[in-house]
Parts: sequence; structure tokens; C-alpha cells
Amino acid sequence: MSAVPSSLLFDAREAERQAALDRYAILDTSPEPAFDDIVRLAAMVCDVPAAAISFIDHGRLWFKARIGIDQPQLDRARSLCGHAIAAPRDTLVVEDLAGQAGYARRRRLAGKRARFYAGVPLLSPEGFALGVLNIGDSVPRTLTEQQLEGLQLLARQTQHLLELRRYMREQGRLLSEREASARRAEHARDDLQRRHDDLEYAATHDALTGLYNRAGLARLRAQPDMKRLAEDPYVLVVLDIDHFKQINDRHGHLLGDRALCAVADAISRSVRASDVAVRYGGEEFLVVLPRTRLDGGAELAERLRLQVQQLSLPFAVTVSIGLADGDPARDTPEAVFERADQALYRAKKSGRNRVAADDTPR
Ligand code: GH3
Ligand code: MG
Ligand code: MG
Repeated sequence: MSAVPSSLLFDAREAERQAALDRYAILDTSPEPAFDDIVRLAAMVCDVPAAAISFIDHGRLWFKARIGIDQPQLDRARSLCGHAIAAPRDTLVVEDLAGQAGYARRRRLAGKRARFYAGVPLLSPEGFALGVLNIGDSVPRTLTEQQLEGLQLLARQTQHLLELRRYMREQGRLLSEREASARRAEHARDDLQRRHDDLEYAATHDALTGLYNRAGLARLRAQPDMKRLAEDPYVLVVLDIDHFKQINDRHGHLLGDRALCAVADAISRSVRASDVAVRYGGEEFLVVLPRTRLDGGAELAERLRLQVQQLSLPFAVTVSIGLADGDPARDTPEAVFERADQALYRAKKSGRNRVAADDTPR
């Protein structure tokens, strides 16, 4: 088995390191007080003018927080931090750059005025060196043991901060995903409810006139407040357009439809909010008047008859109306309808365009 060239291994690890850094989504973000505080503390503890939290991103060194450093980023090849992460477990301390072999090159690397440098690598939980907490000075320095430990503790705090920051971001992302899916579910529920309402409306209303249809009447009768209303005496009005077949034959079906709508509108205008108007058949309508006596129902029916007669249509339209009163304690709805229908028959027979009230002895 041939050995893998070490530069390839390095490249593979470097790609993983870079990927680990990218997962923090911290590069090129705005300054954050918690990171600024750590940098200030590092400079105070070590008594130096310059300190930074630096991340090594491809070919550059980018500072999340810095004091005593002018540029927001540096060339990676020209920075000592780039070297500090080569040994992720170790703190790199150079007390005097001038005392080192190759000082001229290091001087270039660390900045023109730099003589002192110390950097603690910042590690991800998997052990990748993401960057460095580093300090520097323009004069040679020796850190006390306490200062070195302080710098390392601050590096550890920076790592905690990075993990916390990533966790918070992840939680924020999950939360907004959850909110988005809750919003989607709510929209879907509203949509379904709307479609259900539309279907329910279409099933219970007459498409031409907008009045209730038979199914709508049945549905209404099942409703609790209607049930309560239906415990009291009521009047049932049955209304039929006169010679409607002739209207259709003479003026066409479309004008016939217009007449139907005009009659339905006249009914809607004449009734109270608690009354229920239904298109019961082709040109037949029902009106239920809760808590009404026969004479009151007859007055409404007469008003309605006149209103239809006065409609402004290209031809005359009249209606015949029959009505009967019902007491839920004694009468079935079918029996009341039968009596109202009989009255309507009498209105038709005695010349149409009139109102006839039930007069059967009870
Ligand atoms: P009467 O005075 O005895 O009630 O006579 P009529 O012609 O009104 O009664 P008939 O029952 O003979 O005719 C009703 C007509 O209503 C027949 C049918 O074509 C028409 N019709 C039913 N539904 C509609 C509709 O939706 N639109 C139109 N234009 N006509 C309809
Ligand atoms: Mg009819
Ligand atoms: Mg008719």
C-alpha cells in the first residue's frame, strides 16, 4: 500500500477544519459585547496593549473582536496565529521576536512593531483549531504563570461562548422553522374551513336567488336556536308565482330567472331577521315566521303580494300566497304545510294575485 502524501492529509484535515469553522456562521458578523469583553480582559490580565479573537478562514485571519489592532483582517500567511493553530493543544508564546531565528521574517509576520506574541488556539468540540485568542506587544514580555493561565481560561470561555452562540442560533432556526410550519398548518386549516364553509353554503342555499334551499331549511331546523324558536307558535307562508310557465314561454328562461330573483329579493326585503325564507321549488317559496300569529302573517303576506306586483320588470309578475299557523305542541310541520298549501290552492282558484289564510276549523 503506498503512503498518502502528508500534504494531501493536511489538505483533507484543513477542509474539515474550515467546514467546522463555517458551521459557527460567525465570520464577517458584527462585533458582539461578550467577545469584546473577553479581549479586553485578556489585555488587562496580561497587561498588553493588543489582543484579539481571531478566526482562520481560508487565506485570511479575521478578527471577531480586537483592541490595539487596526485592520479588521490579515493575510493568513503573514500572521503568527496561522502558525499558532499548527499545534492546536499548545499555547504559542514568543517572548521576544527579535531573539528568534528568522526575526526579520517573523517581524513581518507579526506586524512591524510586534516584539511579543502569545496565542491560545480556540478549539471546536471535535478538536479543530478554529482560531486563536491572541495578545501582542511592541516590547518583549514574559507572562507570569497566572497570566498564562488567565489567558488559557479566557480561551476556554471563548470556546464556551462559541458553543452557546451556535446553540442559540440553532434553537432560533428551529423555532422559526416550527413557527413557519405552525403558520402553514394554520393557513391550511383556514383554507379547509373556508372550503368547508363554501361547500356548506352551496349545499344549503339556492344558487340563483341566494335564499335557503330545502336542505338549508332542514339544516336550520336542526340548529339549537331554531329549535328554541320552533317551540313557539309560528306562521308558514307558501308563495307561488302566477303563470310562471307563460312568463318563461313568452319572455325566455333568462328573463324568467330575473323574475325569480326579483321575487326572492322582495321576500328578503319584507321579512324580519328571525324569519326564514326558502326557495322551495322552481317558482315556489316558503317563509317561516317564528312567534307570529295568523293575522300578523296575513299582513306580511299582503305587503309582499303588493311589493311583487309593483316590481319594475318588463312584464307583470304576481304571486298567490297561502298561509297557516302552527303550534309545535299540537301540529306537525307537515300538517301546517298541508294547510298552507290548501290555502294557496284556494288563492289560485279564486283568481290568483291574492292572499288566502287557512280557515279549516280546529
Ligand atoms: P300557476 O299560476 O298555476 O302556478 O302556473 P305556473 O305556470 O306558474 O305553474 P307551473 O307549475 O305550470 O309552471 C312552473 C314553471 O316554472 C315551469 C318551469 O319551467 C318553471 N321553472 C322552474 N324552475 C325554474 C327556473 O329556475 N328558472 C326559470 N326560468 N323557470 C323555472
Ligand atoms: Mg308552482
Ligand atoms: Mg306558479
